[in-house]
Amino acid sequence: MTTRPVVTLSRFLVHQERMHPEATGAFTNILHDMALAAKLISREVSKAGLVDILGAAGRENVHGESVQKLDLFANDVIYRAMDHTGHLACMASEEDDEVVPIPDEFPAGEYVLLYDPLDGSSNIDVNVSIGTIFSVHRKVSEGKRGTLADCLQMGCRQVAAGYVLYGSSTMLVYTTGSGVHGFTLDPSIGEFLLSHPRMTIPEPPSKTYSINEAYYARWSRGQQRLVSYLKGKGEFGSRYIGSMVADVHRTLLQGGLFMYPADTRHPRGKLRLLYEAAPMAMIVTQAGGRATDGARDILEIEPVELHQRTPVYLGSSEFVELAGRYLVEDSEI
Ligand code: AFP
Repeated sequence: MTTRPVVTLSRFLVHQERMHPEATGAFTNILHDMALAAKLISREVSKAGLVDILGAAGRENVHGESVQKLDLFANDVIYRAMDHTGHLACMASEEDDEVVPIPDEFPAGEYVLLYDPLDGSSNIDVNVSIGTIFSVHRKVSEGKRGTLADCLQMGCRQVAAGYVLYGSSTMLVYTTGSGVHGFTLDPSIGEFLLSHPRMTIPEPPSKTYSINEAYYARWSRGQQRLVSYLKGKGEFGSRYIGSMVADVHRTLLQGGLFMYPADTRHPRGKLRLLYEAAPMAMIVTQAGGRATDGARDILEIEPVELHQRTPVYLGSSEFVELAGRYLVEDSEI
C-alpha cells in the first residue's frame, strides 16, 4: 500500500524557501506567524456557540474574565503574533482607522501586512463560516518604519495573499505568485496539512452565480440585466453565503461568478480594496480566474485611501468577462 506523505505547512514553506536561495526567511516566518494566529482564532471561533456558558462579548465569563468581541479578539491576536518579529515595517487592519505601527521597542522589517481579521463577522451568531484575509507587500518607502505609502500599493505588487476559512474545517489558502495552495487544520495535532496543492478553478466551471439579490432594486440597469440573463438561461444555480471568504472559497473549488456590485447605497461597492478585494483577486488570478471591478482588473487599481471600497466581480474568466460586457453598456446607477 502506498500512502501519500503528510506535508505540514512548515515543511511546505521550508521547501518553497529552498527554491529561492536569496530568501532571508523573513517571508516564511510571516506565513508561519499567520498560521499561528489562525489556529488561535480558529479555537475561539469554534467556541462561539458556547457564548451563553462562557460569557457574551462585552460581559464577564464564568471565570470573571472580560470577554472580547471575536472580531476584536482576532484583530488583537494577529497584531500580537506579528508586532515583535522584526519582519514587518507596519500593518493595516480593516478594524483600525489608521496604519498600525510596530511598537518602538521592536525592530522593524521589510514587509507590510494588511488584513481583515474576521470577515463576515455578522455570521458568527448563526454559526456560518467566516474567515481572515491577508495581504503582504514589500516596504517601498525610505525610512525604517512603514508609512501609509507602503500600504497604498496596487494589488499586482502583492508578494503574498491568503485567507483562512473557519468552516466545517479550518483551511489556510495562500499564494506567493507561483500557484495557490490549500492546507487543512488537523485539530488533533494542531497542524495545517497540505490538502489542496496547486488549486485551479475548474474548467468547465460550475454555472453558479453568487450575489445578494435582495439589492436588485438598487443596481444599475446593466447589473440588473446581467442577473436577469443568468436567471433566464435556466442553466445557472445560485449560492450566496454572505461571507466573502466562504463564497470565494466555493468559487475557487467549483468555478462560477461572485459579485458584489456598486449600488445606490454603496456607490463604490461595499468590499474593501486592500483588505478583501486585492488579496482575493491575487488568489483567484493565480488559480486561473479573473477579478475586476466590472471594468478594470482589481490588481491594477491604484489605492488612494486605506479603507477604499470597490465593486467586485471574480471567478471563472468567462463569467467575469460576460459581466464586464453587460456593465459597460450601462454604468449609471
Ligand atoms: P460583515 O463582516 O459585516 O459580516 O460583512 C461581510 C462582508 O464584508 C463580506 O464578507 C460579504 O461578502 C459581504 O460583506 C456581505 O454583504 P451583504 O450582507 O451586504 O450581502
